[in-house]
Amino acid sequence: MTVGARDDAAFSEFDALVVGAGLSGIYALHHLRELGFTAHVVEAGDGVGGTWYWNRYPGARCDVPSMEYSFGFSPELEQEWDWSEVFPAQDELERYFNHVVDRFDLRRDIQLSTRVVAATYDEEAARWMVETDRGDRFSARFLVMATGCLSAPLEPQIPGRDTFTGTSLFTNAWPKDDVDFTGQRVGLIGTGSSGVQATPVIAADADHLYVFQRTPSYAWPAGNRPLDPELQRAVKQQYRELRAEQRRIYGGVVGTSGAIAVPLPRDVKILEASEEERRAAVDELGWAACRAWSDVLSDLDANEAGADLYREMVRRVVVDPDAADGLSPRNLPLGCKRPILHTDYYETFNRDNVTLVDLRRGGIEKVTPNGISTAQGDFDLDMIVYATGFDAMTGALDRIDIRGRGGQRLREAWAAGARTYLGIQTVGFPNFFTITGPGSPSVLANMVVCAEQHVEWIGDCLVRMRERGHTTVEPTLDAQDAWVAQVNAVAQGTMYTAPTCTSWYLGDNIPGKVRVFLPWVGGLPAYIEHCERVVAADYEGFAFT
Ligand code: N01
Repeated sequence: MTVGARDDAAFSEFDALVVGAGLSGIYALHHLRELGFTAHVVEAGDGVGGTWYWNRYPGARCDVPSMEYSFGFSPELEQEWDWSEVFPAQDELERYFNHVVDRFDLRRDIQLSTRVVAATYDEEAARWMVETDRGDRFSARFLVMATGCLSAPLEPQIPGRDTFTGTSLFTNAWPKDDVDFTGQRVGLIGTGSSGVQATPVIAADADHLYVFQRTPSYAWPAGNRPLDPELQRAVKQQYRELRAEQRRIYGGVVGTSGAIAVPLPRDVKILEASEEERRAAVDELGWAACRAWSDVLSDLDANEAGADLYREMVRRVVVDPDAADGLSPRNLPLGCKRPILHTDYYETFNRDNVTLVDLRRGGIEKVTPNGISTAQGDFDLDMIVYATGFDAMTGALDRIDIRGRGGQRLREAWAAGARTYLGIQTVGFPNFFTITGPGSPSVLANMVVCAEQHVEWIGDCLVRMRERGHTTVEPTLDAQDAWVAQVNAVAQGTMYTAPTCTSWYLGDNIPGKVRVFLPWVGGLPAYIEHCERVVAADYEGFAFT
């Protein structure tokens, strides 16, 4: 095989080409190698880690506890790595993934600073022909897309964005060098997870921080703290049980290390509780009170009653009534967007150097050379931080020119919403695999557990093909249609698909993107059971040639 060949005629050949060196791609490389396949990883970034490489903004931290947001495939790795905090920060995760890459000698098969731009299925050869922005050409039997669910940045179409003479920064492509906010007037656009995490940290140094908020968030204190070494030792002794348990739990998080920030509801309905009982719940449970009821995530009236308790908490913490009102979500179901975990977000609005710009009272009109101009007035700024999110789940795939059988483009096959079987494969795209793809639990569960399960499923499938002398694997149309129907059915009646819900899960944040709920909401155990049942039934729903 020739790697990185520039000769037009030469294709470097591998059994599998893996796109992306985030946690999915790292494990895919290791696992496929262990199974005896040749594999090569192509990664756009200058380093490994995916999300944890790009999103190095101040305050970036995972919302899954460190001892669970870690690989379970190697007991030795589990024992030798020590975590410092309950919820790991970006830099610690980036170090961890680099450690994994070096420990398993993976770096020699990872090609950095290279973006895959096109992948075409050659039906005659039954191989994927892949091209990169550096002119590399690869030929692989299997194409494994480890491109991530939240990796295609959304650059907001705000007029005048390029005219700003100060510094523009994006949370999802943050510079490696430290950014100094000291003495700076900073404007932050966006109050999803990234903006909410960055706000307190930027406010600590900035001369003044203006938070431009279009939609208020539901956000819970993370309760992050140093990880107790005794607790860490105890968890390490039970890691095998923990890993097994993760796959038996809806979101793949056991909470063994004491990190359950948003507890499961009690068996009491808020609609059957008196006003006094509801307020008493706020006194007792604080931010958790709004979700502490069995009906809040299934009944819209109950949900609104829960949201009321949330707004009560905002008023209790944010001193300025005007800011508290601005920070209070309305007409947005609790549980429709991804819950945000933060440290001191609301408390930050009690600082003198922080101003909430509630865009519901007048939106952004344009960015000017001096700052941001809104219907409420102009804001002079030295820096603008865009925390505006991603084209989720399908964006990274859409940005590559992927063509399957008959030259069909993936983005056209998915124009009316992504269609997959198990979130792993798509009709018309043989030997093409999506790790944590649309139609799988992915963003609704612990991403490491999901990625490991997918990689292992794909590995088993490839081994079966090798043993039986198969060339291709692809789902049947019937199986795919049935799976898509099931994915839609389980999402119905949840807050994720409520008529008033707008979210990136539904593609609402991308102009022109069709509104379809993309992940499997039926939980990890049910999903894994489906995958295992398919295998036990001799890969039911998949056609092999
Ligand atoms: O992106 P988002 P994110 N003018 O899409 C606003 C994961 N994650 O990067 O809601 C003004 O949630 C937009 O407003 P609106 C996690 O899964 C996890 O923060 O569309 N505002 C919104 O407020 C998360 O859910 C962590 O009205 C504009 C914000 O920008 C996912 O990544 C940390 C605008 C975008 O929020 C995405 O989070 C970080 C405009 N033109 C991320 N365009 C952890 O904690 C957009 N907005 C683990």
